[in-house]
Amino acid sequence: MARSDAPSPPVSWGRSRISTACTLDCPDSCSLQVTVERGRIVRIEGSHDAPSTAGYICGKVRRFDRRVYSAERILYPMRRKGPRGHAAFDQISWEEALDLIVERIEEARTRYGAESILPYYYGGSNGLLTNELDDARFFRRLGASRLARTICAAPTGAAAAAMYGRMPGVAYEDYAHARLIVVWGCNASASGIHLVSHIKAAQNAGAKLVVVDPRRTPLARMADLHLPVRPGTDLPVALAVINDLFERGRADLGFLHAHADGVDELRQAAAEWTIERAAQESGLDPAALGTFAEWYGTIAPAVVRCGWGQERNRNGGGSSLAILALPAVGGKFGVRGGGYTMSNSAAWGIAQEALVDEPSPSTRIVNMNELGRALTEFDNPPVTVLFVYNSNPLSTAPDQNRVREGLMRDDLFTIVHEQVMTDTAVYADLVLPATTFLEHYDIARGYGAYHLQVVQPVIAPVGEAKSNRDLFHELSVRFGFAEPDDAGEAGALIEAAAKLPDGLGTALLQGQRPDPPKGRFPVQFVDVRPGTADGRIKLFPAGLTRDGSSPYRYRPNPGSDTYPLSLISPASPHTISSTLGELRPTIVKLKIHPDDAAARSIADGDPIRVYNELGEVHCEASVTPEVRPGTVALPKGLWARSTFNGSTANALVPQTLSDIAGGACFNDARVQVELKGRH
Ligand SMILES: Nc1nc2c(c(=O)[nH]1)N[C@H]1C(S)=C(S)[C@@H](COP(=O)(O)OP(=O)(O)OC[C@H]3O[C@@H](n4cnc5c(=O)[nH]c(N)nc54)[C@H](O)[C@@H]3O)O[C@H]1N2
Ligand SMILES: Nc1nc2c(c(=O)[nH]1)N[C@H]1C(S)=C(S)[C@@H](COP(=O)(O)OP(=O)(O)OC[C@H]3O[C@@H](n4cnc5c(=O)[nH]c(N)nc54)[C@H](O)[C@@H]3O)O[C@H]1N2
Ligand code: SF4
Ligand SMILES: [Mo]
Repeated sequence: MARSDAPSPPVSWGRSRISTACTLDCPDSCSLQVTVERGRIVRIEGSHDAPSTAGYICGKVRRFDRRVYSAERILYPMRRKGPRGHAAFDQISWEEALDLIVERIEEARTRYGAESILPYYYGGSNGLLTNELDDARFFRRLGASRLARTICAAPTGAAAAAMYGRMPGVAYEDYAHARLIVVWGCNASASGIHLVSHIKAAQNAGAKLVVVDPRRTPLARMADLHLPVRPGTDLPVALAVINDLFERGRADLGFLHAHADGVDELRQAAAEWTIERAAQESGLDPAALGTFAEWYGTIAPAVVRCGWGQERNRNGGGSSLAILALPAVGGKFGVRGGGYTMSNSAAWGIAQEALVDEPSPSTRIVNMNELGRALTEFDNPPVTVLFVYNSNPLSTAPDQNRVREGLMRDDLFTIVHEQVMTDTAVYADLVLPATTFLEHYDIARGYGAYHLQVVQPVIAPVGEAKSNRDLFHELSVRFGFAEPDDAGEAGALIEAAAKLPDGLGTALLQGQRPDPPKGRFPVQFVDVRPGTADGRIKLFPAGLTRDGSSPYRYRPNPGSDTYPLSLISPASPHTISSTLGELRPTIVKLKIHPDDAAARSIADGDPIRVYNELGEVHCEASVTPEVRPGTVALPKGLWARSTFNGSTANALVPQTLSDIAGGACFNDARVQVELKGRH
């Protein structure tokens, strides 16, 4: 269906203020007020529609118009001319583009079978309608290879599902009731700003704050206790606290008996980690770790905000399990402000699978963290058509040089559906223009804040941009998988809403912002209970590790003399993953501790080379005690333009997988750093 047949978005030629919601990959899921003048966005503000937004939003989305109207915006379909990666393209029509896709997919199917087609996508800035819906139906009908969506939240998700059956967590607002707040592997000041004011308010009311993070984050600076762990050593640290709780008789044995299985196995696994041994392994002061155990054993209500920093590691699954086990062992559930917060996306009881309504074929599964390997090594069949959308893998996947090598293959046909000319799009054979969340319909489901909201276009699509829904629907029609329809995106919204459980869809379509079935402020073990098969906590879940070993087995990273420094690359306040990275043209600075810098004669601002056996990044040094000695940090989501040599942190990240769920090991790289001559 041509875009012009779609129901027209609420575009007014005067000045209007339109309510919508942010779908960027951020836990806060803010409600927005967008001011549009003559069909152009002039202001984006937070509203009070979703109470947790409280009328303010981050700087990234306040200025999202810079992406919408960017000079780098992809305005029409384009076909590569000249060599790959040279960013030279010819404009073509949508008809020609769709014909070309059909031709290349049919060719791949005939020659190698449909498994040679690989869709590559993640959360982009997508809600329920623009991710794993029409796209999923299309690739399933095609019989394409399936993508294991593991680049984020796979270990934490698997851990939370196995232990608590994805029980919804403590609401940000309820942090006010906590007397002890533990922020573990989470830099909320960048990655979900609305939590911060609740933490500050609780502190002002006398709550203690503990932050476990290799970096002195803004929250760590405010904390009563900062535990600057070595990356990847959270498992011993959490187990030592658990061991201490048992040893000092502070474990809530009554609660454990009533609600948990695997208590003895967990206790045994923890027994080897005394405070001293764990402190030694994690590079902490034993007294500080002892204080943490003491506070956690004696203060209530206590809440743990478990983030994602610790999961991006070979020990990511075990660490997350051990952190999540703390409130059970400590008996912290059952009171407002006690328990844990992880992802809250399951609170709605919405199964995306039920929306897709198309059986999944049992085709090859490709772990997205091994894209480099898939593109360069797989031969049965090889990947010959790569269809990228909602993702920018050259910037965000591990082992950047291997991914680039794959994208350079002569026999690979790469399609990229994108908003702006990303580093990945530059390597495409066919580039297709995509709408932003301000130009299409969607349903935003928060994974931190408890909000489900309708997203509506505030302006018409820029240029010839199409939404994911329209693109995959039109392709489905061409392949005979779907009937043409007139309902367009708005029709798809209504259709999906009708499939939502508990009357959520009706409420949404009536313009309401419904609460999740168990309310917006659930108290764990009062309002919500474990979603495991028998409703009990599984403290020692079986079958999680690939090699069948204990879920709490610790795997030290042996490191090496050649590459002695740990590299982490967490979220930056300027981008969401790589989204908006185009607006960061300045050369990035590697954060390095003064001791590590002095040992290498590196001064603040010096040009440096960060390298290992996989690649090298040429940038500048920021010498700062913000990172612990032995650890260096680059932001995630950088584009090639942010370094001197076009490589970013991901060029140094191996394709190794975490202990459970095949997660990425972004914070498990080892590197060396040296001074470089001036450029
Ligand atoms: N501004 C902004 N917001 C974002 C994003 C973004 O890119 N930018 N990304 C969004 C997405 S996709 C996600 S998944 C979330 C992630 O949000 P967060 O949970 O905050 O995750 P990260 O920023 O990856 O890492 C959090 C912290 O973990 C620390 N860390 C690194 N390694 C370790 C370790 O081994 N142990 C411990 N204890 N800490 C460690 C880092 O120093 C960092 O401060 O944020 C979302 N929000
Ligand atoms: N070094 C390092 N790398 C990391 C991480 C890390 O901690 N360190 N974190 C990882 C994490 S947590 C995540 S979640 C991943 C995210 O990695 P990606 O999935 O690559 O996410 P983004 O970088 O945000 O890229 C999303 C792209 O989708 C596009 N997009 C948005 N909406 C739409 C749409 O409706 N249609 C289409 N076709 N395109 C759209 C955007 O323009 C953007 O370019 O990155 C991972 N990469
Ligand atoms: S990115 Fe996060 S903080 Fe910023 S507007 Fe979106 S939901 Fe809110
Ligand atoms: Mo993520």
